[in-house]
Amino acid sequence: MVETKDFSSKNETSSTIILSVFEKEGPVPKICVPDIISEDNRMIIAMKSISLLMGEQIYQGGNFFDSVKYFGILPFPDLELTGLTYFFLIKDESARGKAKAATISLLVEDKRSYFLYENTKQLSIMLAETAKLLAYEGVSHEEIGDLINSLAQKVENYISEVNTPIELSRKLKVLFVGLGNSGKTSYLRALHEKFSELTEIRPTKGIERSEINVLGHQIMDWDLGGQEKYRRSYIKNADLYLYDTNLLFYFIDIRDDNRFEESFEYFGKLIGILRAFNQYPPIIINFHKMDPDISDTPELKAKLEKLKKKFTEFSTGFTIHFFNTSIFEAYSLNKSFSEGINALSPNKEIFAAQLQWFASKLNAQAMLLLNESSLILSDYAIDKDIELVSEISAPHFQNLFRTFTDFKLITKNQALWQMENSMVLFNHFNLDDNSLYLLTLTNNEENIRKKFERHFPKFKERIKLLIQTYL
Ligand SMILES: Nc1nc2c(ncn2[C@@H]2O[C@H](COP(=O)(O)OP(=O)(O)OP(=O)(O)O)[C@@H](O)[C@H]2O)c(=O)[nH]1
Ligand SMILES: [Mg+2]
Repeated sequence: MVETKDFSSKNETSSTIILSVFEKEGPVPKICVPDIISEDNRMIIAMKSISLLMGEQIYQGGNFFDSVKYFGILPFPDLELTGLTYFFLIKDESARGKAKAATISLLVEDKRSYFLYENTKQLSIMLAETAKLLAYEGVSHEEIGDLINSLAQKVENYISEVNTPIELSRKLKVLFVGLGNSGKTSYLRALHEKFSELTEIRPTKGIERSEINVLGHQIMDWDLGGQEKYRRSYIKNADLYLYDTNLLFYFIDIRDDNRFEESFEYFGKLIGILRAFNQYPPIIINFHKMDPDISDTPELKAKLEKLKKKFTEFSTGFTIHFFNTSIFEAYSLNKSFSEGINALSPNKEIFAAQLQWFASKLNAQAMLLLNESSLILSDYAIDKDIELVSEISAPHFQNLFRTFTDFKLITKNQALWQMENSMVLFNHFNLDDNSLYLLTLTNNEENIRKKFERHFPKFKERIKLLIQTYL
């Protein structure tokens, strides 16, 4: 029987907290505050949340103790609940690996899940602080009860302080900003492969909005024309244009040294406004027009270092990433855009852990999960070089795969490329309505196909939940 809470008479978000621990007999829901979810449903939550951690590779052996701390937002559609879950380990000398896997889930009604996304950071801190106290060996049953009750109280207090509107789906606002002529519109057109529109680009008049879909989530791209008259208007009417930005791409034309100062000034103003709003979206800085034929001189390197330093100085409190991009290098566009989207995902780390687990089963050097438009949803690699090789080559393998599939030369959703000392196994699969691709790079691993078949169902099962709440 599925029992759900009745919130209809209330306007406010209500939350429930469940602590689950992996005991000898399996996942056990230890305590639920307030006590309003049925035993059966608690069990579902315990099983689903803990099973994501149960890749032996992820936590066995004790020495993983401090590295196992993941957050994720998980859907429980049958229960009409969504949970922010913290995965951690509780010390226990008698357990396998000297630790027991555990999760704390903060559950809200599905239609209130927006609250979790909007407040992930603050809520995560509360969960992590409680988990830290629970992680010691031999915490008594009473103490556990007190800790979870006090967490529930903290969360309720927080909820009453913040006002989060009900939104059925999270609408993400992504800004593309920079001086006029820095290449924002070209970047977007090239990224979305609108090549025919690349040659007729004019300066953007005001704002051009377009919508894209990533794994069923709507993302609104705001291309903010960068001529001076428009910039003034964005700053003046910041609450219209800059408020509630989820992600910001900032462009700087790397060849236009004369306008660096002007660009810093604009960037500084934008950052100042976001701070005043108390909003700290992730920022991706694209050093743009870094075309492949520009030689990688020491002068250029010095110039980039100087720019990075300057941008970093400006951005205290923000998470900021740098990329070199050019419309003539598809990989560079895809990489910076993917990192931006990844930065939005509450499930980024737990996703990477799943890929790492699968890679360990296949003895793989790298694994990449791509969507239909070559967006890198998650990746794992043993080192930086391998990461680069797999990321640069992935869209090419994807193209080859599609071409051969179109001509019916591939019929099994799988292709294997053999190179000198390495192999690439490429797989296509569907998960709900999403068409996904998995690239696996290995040394000449024997029976790679068999191994893949053996572990793939479990991998698929695990990411199925995570994908639904990817953004
Ligand atoms: N060499 C080179 N030129 C580029 C690149 N990206 C854009 N451009 C050129 O830069 C000029 C300006 O590009 P836009 O995309 O219009 O720049 P924008 O930032 O949208 O400009 P506004 O709309 O006025 O803010 C165009 O002539 C583009 O062809 C690039 O990666 N390399
Ligand atoms: Mg433009």
